[in-house]
Amino acid sequence: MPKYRTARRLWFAGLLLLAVSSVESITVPVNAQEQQTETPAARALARLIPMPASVSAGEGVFTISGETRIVLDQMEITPAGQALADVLNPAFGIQAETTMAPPDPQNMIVLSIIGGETLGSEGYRLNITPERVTLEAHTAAGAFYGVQTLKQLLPAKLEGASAELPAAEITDRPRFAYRGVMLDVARHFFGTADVKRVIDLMAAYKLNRLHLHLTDDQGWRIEIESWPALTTIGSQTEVGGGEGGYYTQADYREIVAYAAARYVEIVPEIDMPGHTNAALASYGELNCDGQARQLYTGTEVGFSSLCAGEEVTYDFVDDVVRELAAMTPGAYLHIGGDESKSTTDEDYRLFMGQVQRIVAAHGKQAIGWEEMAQTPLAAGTVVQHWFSDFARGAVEQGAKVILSPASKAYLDMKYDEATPLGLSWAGTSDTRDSYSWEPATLIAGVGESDIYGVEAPLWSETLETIEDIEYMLFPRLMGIAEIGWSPAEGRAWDEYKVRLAAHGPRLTAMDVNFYRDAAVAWEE
Ligand code: TNX
Repeated sequence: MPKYRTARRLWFAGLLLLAVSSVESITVPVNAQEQQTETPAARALARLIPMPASVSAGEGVFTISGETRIVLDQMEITPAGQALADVLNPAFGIQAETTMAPPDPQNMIVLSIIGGETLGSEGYRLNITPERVTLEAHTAAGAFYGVQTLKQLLPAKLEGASAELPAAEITDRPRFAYRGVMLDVARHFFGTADVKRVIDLMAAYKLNRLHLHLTDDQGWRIEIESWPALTTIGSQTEVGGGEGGYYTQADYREIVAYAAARYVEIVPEIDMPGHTNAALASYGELNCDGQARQLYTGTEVGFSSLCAGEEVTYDFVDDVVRELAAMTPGAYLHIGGDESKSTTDEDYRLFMGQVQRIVAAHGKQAIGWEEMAQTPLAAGTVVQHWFSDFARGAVEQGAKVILSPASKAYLDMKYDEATPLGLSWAGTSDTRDSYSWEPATLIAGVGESDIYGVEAPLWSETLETIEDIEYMLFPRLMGIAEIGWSPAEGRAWDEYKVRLAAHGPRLTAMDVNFYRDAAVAWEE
């Protein structure tokens, strides 16, 4: 496909740059035909993360100043326009206006929704010339992603009366539909402000799903009105014995709305039938012996199970799923299903079958951890790979797969032995490791068309603050974002690490507490 050709050239240009990067003041061959003296703007064009599907450099720059106008041709793209104005307004005092753009716009950034389907539901086309910037997409989401690209083309810090964007034509769309992050708010609880911060940071790299691991042995974190003790009792602690916490339904709806304005869909997880000690401590009747368990603050797994043979268990699941479905606009509810070591195989099978029926009855589709692929899957159920090759069984049943290989994509793994936070049961995983894998060849029998997307889970046994979260996510999450978004062709660590180095000042400007991996020559 010709549109990938320029992207391939850019990868190659990056390699060339690497080869000459020890020389001061270099010429960057941004385009194979046209050699261009490196300006900061041209340089930014060669440093985008995730790399767009197609980039070609033009001539000159577009200069943004206080006179530049941001014009939106429809109300619908307000979130994209707002995201751009949020960056440009503090420096230049300009706001987005919704109005018809003139036929020959000058000194304008024009965002518009166009008909057709060549760009897909999340793609965009960005044309930057010295006269104007036009950003076109078929959807508001596509326009939002185009704005994320535009932001990376600006200087990391806006200073002075103007800023330059490099002339360019970028046509872009994602490789995978599902590009996720998972935050475990059960082992340690994180409040709505922390969750919003994660949403802001992930959206900047075009990630579009936030999977919230809402329940586990150590805590139940979402208010369920029909079972109030889940939170009055079950939320009251966390790993290490801290005070825990939970989201009220209003909090959760606020998170969902905040995410939606950034084109992030919330995927809530109720982990079942194992990882349920907090529920089992809240209600005695959920235990096969009728006895409520003690709250748990350790980090063992596999000791708890809902009682698959009792009717009350399914009344409980039905209530939880009904309330959760009512406050979740997205299509998916995650039902867990991992490490149910205290559930018999027969009970596990029975339980996962029943829960999938309940999820369908409330109009949603289920996602389950890979162990679930050993049981019959309902039509539309998605399986999340993390450790074994069960995903192949899912594909044989016609299911799509989300890839979260623990040794690469589990961002709770330590970068190296010296990392103060994190675990290492799947090995250590530095920035290079987490970038260096290819979805379509990860699991034999699971090919490109079987893959719904990729997700980076962040388990929180050792994480207590937003600074801890940022340190484990960054910079590795950017590499996962690129794996999920960019064409596979030409992807290579030696080229990527040069682009990543240029993002040091951008991460600093966003006040991200990132790990300065020594394999990257971070720019200041
Ligand atoms: C495995 S991965 C788990 C979690 C732990 C994680 C720690 C998975 C589906 N289950 O319960 O938190 O390892 O890395």
